[in-house]
Amino acid sequence: MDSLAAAPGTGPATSPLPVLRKPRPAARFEDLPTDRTLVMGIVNVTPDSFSDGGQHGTADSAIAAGLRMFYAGADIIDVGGESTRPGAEDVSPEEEQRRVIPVIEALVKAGALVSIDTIHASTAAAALQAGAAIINDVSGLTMEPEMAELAASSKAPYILTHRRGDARTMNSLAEYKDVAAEVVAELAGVRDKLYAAGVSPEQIIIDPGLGFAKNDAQNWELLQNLDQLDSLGHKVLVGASRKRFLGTLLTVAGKTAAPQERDAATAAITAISAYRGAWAVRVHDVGPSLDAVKVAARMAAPRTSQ
Ligand code: PMM
Repeated sequence: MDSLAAAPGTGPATSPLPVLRKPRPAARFEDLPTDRTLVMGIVNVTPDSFSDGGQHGTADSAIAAGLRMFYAGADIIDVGGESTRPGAEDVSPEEEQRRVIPVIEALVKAGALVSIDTIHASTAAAALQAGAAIINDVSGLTMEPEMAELAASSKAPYILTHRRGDARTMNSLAEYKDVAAEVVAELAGVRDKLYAAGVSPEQIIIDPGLGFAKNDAQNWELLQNLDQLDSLGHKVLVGASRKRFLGTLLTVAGKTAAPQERDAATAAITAISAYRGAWAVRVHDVGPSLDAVKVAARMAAPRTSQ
């Protein structure tokens, strides 16, 4: 499925911005389906994102992309205004908010459930004010302790992503003896800080942070051991979409597959993660992952024939 194809009633595929449907009532986290893995569509409002080539650098193109994902069936739209790729330039919270707030407002107005992908507590707070429902802190609480206070006071679901260091240092910190065990232990440590700040267990969603201070082999090992993350007792989100380790896997004649050539492999990871009971996957191309989730749910269903 081409996630950039216009949904019915949203205008021709070539139109830069689908026609906004009537505003819908605000979507609620509590109303998300619980009988299958959820699909979170990614909207990076950045001129320099590695994974979508900075396609959504303007508010209009980001809103259009988010609406297409929403109308195609994405359960959550994750909006971010700062590239997290290793070596990326820092973006000030003011600039980040200038990028993401209009996008969040438009998507919320259309009825989408929105998460804010940020490492800045002030941006997370502004996003919640604009109607976002979920905080996606890719720093794993390593940047701003105020994030924990915001999660506690807002009671918003909080995605706790494993990461070491920051965009500049993370590649040099990918040293583990047992990556799954160490990621679980480090997440448990941060989780305790969240508890101490007053965040409740039901609010916390755990993410192994694929590509964040992990090399290719470590990413695969984490995926092979997703059940170890389950042992923490929280919902688990998997974010493999278009990441470098997929490009390496798909190398042909010495040429690493480009980010946009990694969507079929991403959908395969979705199928496997869903079959293993992940709460959600975070992806750029939502259509194939929605199908993969259906396949996994059907495969996991009890046998009905003799
Ligand atoms: N990866 C990226 C950004 N945000 N958030 C979560 N929770 N998990 C991830 O794995 C994650 C994230 C980096 O890549 P992008 O360019 O695809 O946004």
